[in-house]
Amino acid sequence: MYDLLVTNARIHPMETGSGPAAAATLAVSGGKVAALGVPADAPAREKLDACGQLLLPGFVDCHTHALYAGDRRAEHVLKMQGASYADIAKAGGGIVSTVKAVRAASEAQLIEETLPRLETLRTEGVTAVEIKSGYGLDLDTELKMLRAIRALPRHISMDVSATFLGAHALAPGKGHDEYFKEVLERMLPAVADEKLADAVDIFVEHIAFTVDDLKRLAERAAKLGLKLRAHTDQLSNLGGTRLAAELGALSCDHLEYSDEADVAAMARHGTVAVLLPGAFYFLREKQKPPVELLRRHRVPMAVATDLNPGTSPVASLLTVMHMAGILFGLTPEEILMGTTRHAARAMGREDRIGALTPGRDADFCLWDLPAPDIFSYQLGGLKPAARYFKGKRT
Ligand code: DI6
Ligand code: FE
Repeated sequence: MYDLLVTNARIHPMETGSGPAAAATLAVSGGKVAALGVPADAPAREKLDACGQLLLPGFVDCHTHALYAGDRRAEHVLKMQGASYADIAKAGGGIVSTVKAVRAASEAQLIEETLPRLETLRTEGVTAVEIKSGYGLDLDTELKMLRAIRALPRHISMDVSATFLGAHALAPGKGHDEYFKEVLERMLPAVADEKLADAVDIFVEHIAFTVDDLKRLAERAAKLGLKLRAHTDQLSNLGGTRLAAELGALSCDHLEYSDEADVAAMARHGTVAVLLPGAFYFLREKQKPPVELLRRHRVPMAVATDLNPGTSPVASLLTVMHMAGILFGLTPEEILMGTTRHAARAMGREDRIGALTPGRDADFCLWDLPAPDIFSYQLGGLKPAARYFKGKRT
């Protein structure tokens, strides 16, 4: 006896690709996918006739900085007048201005400001999200952010994974060595101790941290059982992608300035390339990530919002999916894999989410749409007809 049996659906499990529809029925037990393609008259406590609608895994937004306070409208005006992201950061704006707002906010306030952003993602069919810290840049505030991230699933039916990004920017008033030592020796052990993060991340960039920092962080993180992710090659190529891949990173993210050696390293080490067209768009970048090389080397590509107040105030994965096609030339198939299966892998959760195969969480949406390639075509106005999270309609 299944808990739920969905019948008459066009199911794309996204295990290997988007089409054609693999089955018409999906059975759920204990919040997990129990089986696909069982007879429509199999016994179940609840049945749902999907009336021929599309059934896709819930979308996974595998890279966000969605927990923050305030906004950065003022610097956006400067940026529109020609200031670069690096100029703004050097002038004490950028990440550091959000740091001030986050330090001043309580944990409850951070949750309250973040929930509407997640709610927007939720209504678009997102069932899992990764959220990074990195707007605290001191022990207490980094812990406050991570505790708030850990608390979010109590308020919204969404899978939330937490990433410690203490190495996001230099803390105001502190030198590089002093601050990075604090990240390694004080913050990282405290985060691991309280089990506040699933992974660690670092912004490898001339305005942030070095490849040597990446190496030291990766070594410490591995000892503490934390997975590694890295922001690399967003504004310049410092060699971070190659090194992060060699160090076993789950993903390298941004990659606008990556070259073939970087891509080959990702391929060798099974690192996911996370592409972030929202930041590319909002920064009016010209340099695109090397999609053709990623394809040729068969590096799995994920697509995420990078939702953050400075470079991607875009609380819409569907919009970013559309951008991935128009701006980066990803195919409909790549975009769908990039927001399901490959996104789950970038988060280190591919055994649990991102595809609808027996044993994985029953996170899925029904869409009253003709075919899954519609997400690359139509911009705006797309909403799931029904959304299930761990087998429950939400
Ligand atoms: N790269 C980004 O695009 C975000 N963080 C990073 O390392 C920007 C975060 C911000 O500007 O608030
Ligand atoms: Fe980011």
